[in-house]
Amino acid sequence: GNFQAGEPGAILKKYDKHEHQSFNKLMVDVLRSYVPEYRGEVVKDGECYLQLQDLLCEFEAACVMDVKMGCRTYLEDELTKARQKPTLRKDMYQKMVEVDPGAPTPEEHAQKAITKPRYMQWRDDMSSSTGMGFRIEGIRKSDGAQVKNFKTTKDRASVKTSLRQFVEEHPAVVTKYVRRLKAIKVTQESSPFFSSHEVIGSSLLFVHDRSGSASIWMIDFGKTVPLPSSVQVTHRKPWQEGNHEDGYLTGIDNLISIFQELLKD
Ligand code: 4IP
Ligand code: ADP
Ligand code: MN
Repeated sequence: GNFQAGEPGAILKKYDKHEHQSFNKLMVDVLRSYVPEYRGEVVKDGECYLQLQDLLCEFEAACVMDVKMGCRTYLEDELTKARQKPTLRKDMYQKMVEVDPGAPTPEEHAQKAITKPRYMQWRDDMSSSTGMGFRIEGIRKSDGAQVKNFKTTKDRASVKTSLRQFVEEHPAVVTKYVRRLKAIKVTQESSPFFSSHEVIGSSLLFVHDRSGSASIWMIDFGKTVPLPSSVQVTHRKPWQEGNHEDGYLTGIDNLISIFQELLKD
């Protein structure tokens, strides 16, 4: 996989240029407290890695949830490239029919392949990404059991049910999650890094354990890229090709609102 053990308290993630550049800038941004500490590049067995703080090492039998943020999960740049040089992906056609055999067009069925933007757009629409600005990617409970069947978890009610299940053993952590989400949001709203980047495919990692510790970090910056200098984004306005909007803050707004509802139920 992409990960290796690092020094004590650290993990190694396979090197990526965009991720490297993002971490370098994040280490001197107001968002620094909300991302794993970046501890430099490491070469191991001829492969290059980024050494990152292991966010789980302070927890005991942690419950972990990866929430992918944003209304879309492909870069504008990927769209442009796919248009210039369309490549057909059989693996993505397979993943599509496994979820919905009726989704491909007759032409796509005939070629048994689809383009990557076609797959990514469909995936965003089938899940809560397009509508809510985030989707649950996976949950790992304290016993190590993993749940990953969220590909069609789309409407607000089913998202809420899944979030409730994530915290059901330790409902007291919800208050901490709400507080941390609000802190991340206001910090993003004032962050020079956040206002100058298109943040795609990045996740919020939720971690709690039975001691009652709970926190959230921003992770995964492989598709976080600087905006063209002429472009400004709100991270909230609807995306139209060319405006680079990613819907990240819409996603945080919705997460805060659902977790606050859980507090009242
Ligand atoms: C995956 O689709 C995820 O979107 C991956 O993003 C993406 O990698 C994969 O593209 C795509 O097939 P499923 O989650 O539906 O399996 P992430 O790594 O953030 O989970 P990229 O490279 O776009 O980040 P390919 O081209 O790697 O297959
Ligand atoms: P990828 O680019 O392969 O999607 P991510 O950065 O999203 O990789 O990480 C994948 C998973 O690895 C996360 O969902 C999380 O469970 C775990 N992970 C990532 N970064 C850290 C970290 N710094 N500390 C602990 N676990 C992490
Ligand atoms: Mn990821």
